[in-house]
Amino acid sequence: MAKSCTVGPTLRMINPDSWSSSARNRDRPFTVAVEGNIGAGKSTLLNYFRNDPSVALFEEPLESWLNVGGQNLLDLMYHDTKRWGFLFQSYVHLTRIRQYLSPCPKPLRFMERSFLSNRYCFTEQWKTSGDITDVESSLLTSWQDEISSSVVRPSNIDLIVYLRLPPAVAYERLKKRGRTEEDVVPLQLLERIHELHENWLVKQEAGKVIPCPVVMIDASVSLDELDSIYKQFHEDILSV
Ligand code: DCM
Ligand code: MG
Repeated sequence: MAKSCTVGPTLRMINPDSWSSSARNRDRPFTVAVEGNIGAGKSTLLNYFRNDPSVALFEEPLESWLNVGGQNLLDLMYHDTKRWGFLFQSYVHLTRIRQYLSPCPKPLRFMERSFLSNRYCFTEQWKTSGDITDVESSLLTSWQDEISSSVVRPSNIDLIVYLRLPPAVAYERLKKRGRTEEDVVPLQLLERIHELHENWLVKQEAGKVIPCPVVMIDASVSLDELDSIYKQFHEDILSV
């Protein structure tokens, strides 16, 4: 694992000092959390590593959110956030922890998002919009804290990859992808989610944990350019 990386306009490492040279020698897989707005291209990045024999991919457990006892919880949440927002975020957290605790057969683990973005970006968004009440938010925070201090610690994440792009580009991609549950998502929501990622990972707002270095990638470039950025990321950062 390289200690530093080529710093360029499309790929930048934030807080490289927190890089631990012994990260790859631990008795657990080296864990990369891929973070970014809805439509940022997280799946495209994961797909790049799909055939790498040393990488295990853990995509967001979206399928389980679409069928909770026969109900589509993502759809319910978008159509009536006040009623379902708290329940949705609780379930997202649960499924993520369940996924985190599942066995990883490879030395490198790529996770689509993490319990940290659940909290700092999504729960925070619905809390500030008033869709999740103060009581619901305190309850979520208190069990998230409990889990973070015992079962899945932030220090279990070794590297964050932040796919950064203008919210308007994310919005275009979301529309093109055409997931029916997201028909009602306005550009303003993506602007807010973007701002919350920036507050957490770039401005490094107080009280928001960043347990590891952050590699920031300009995800607004073409697919061909992304391919070469991911190649550089693979060679300069992930390779020993
Ligand atoms: N989502 C959410 N809260 C989270 C994680 C995801 O509301 N903590 C939503 C955003 C998307 C969908 O789930 O509509 C899947 O995310 P993506 O397409 O960005 O992977
Ligand atoms: Mg996804």
